[in-house]
Amino acid sequence: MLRKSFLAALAATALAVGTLPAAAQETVKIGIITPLTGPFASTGKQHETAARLYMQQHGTTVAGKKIELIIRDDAGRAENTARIASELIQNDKVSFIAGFGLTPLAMATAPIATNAKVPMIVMMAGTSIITERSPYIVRTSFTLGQSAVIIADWAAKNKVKKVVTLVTDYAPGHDAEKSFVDQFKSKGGEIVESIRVPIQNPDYAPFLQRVLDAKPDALYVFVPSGQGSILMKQYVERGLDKSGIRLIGTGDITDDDILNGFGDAAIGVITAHMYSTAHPSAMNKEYVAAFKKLNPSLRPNFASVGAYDGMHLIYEALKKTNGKTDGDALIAAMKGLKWESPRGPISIDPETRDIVQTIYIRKVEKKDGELYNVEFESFPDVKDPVKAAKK
Ligand code: VNL
Repeated sequence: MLRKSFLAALAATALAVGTLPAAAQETVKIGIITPLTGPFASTGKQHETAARLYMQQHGTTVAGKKIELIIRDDAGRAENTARIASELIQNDKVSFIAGFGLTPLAMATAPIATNAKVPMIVMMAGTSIITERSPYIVRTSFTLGQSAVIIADWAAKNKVKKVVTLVTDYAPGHDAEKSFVDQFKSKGGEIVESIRVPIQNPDYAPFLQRVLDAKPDALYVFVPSGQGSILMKQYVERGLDKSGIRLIGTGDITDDDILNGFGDAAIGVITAHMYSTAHPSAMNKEYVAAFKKLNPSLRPNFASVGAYDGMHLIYEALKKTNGKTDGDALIAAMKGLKWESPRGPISIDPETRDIVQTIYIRKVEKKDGELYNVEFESFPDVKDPVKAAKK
């Protein structure tokens, strides 16, 4: 058996040497499109660092092909994302497009992936519907519903009776609101008010005053990664930290990238999410150390693992296709893959191409002078609840 495959390999090598010049190792290109400038630049920096780290650790040859990474900045604007995706596919001949820091960027690009039959790996955007927009989309980030349902259950079980919800007014915010509200009400909770705040230049102060006046047991929040700082600043300025109203949310609000800047007012905030810098596995400790070594100005957040695992997905799919870059073969290879991520065990649902993962409940605590999301309860194998409800 061994001998046979050795001979086969030898024959293949002879063939390759016979037909190709020695230096012409075929290249497979991966195009990452992510916001490296503008208000969501932290996501792009996390994506870039994590993808480079993955390649540093796992090499640049997969199934005999040389892997080349191209990283392009879309500044968080959907018209840029779609144009860059077309350029990468037509001019650079990339075999994968990846990244997608915000839902509208992924939505604008989905038809391009479908037309070109190029796998599109969503490393951040979290609205449920995205994976239904193209059979070539696979997601390695999360959906908002995954965390929203878990924190709603936690609230209902922990003496939270009345909640005001506050979300950013775009698709993932609407998912985060609906999944929380439906689940919390089904467990007997009451929603006092649901507030939506614009994504551009958000000013939370007037809304926070309304929360103070409504006196709920808790304020439930979703804001996209990077925007939590403004909210926390205004939260403290309005005295909500001393009001007795608990702050809960999906983990986007206590983003590890900016959490340290929140100050002690953030201590005790409870969120549900799929990744924490403080996740206590050996793999994550190694990941955090290597990440900080590569980019000392950043602490890896949940965007980073979306990119790190997206690269793993691409590498493993290429191994399964023996380096073949046919889009349909790659997508088939990705379905059902399972592996250990720095966040914990994850897999790709073969039916939906969406991620299945553990969701953790976490509390902000101070350790050695730094703020962390410390996990204290976990729920394994969580699928996107929005898609599950449609079946
Ligand atoms: C999205 C969802 C973006 C969650 C986020 O940060 C986030 C999105 C930029 O789907 O647009 O934390």
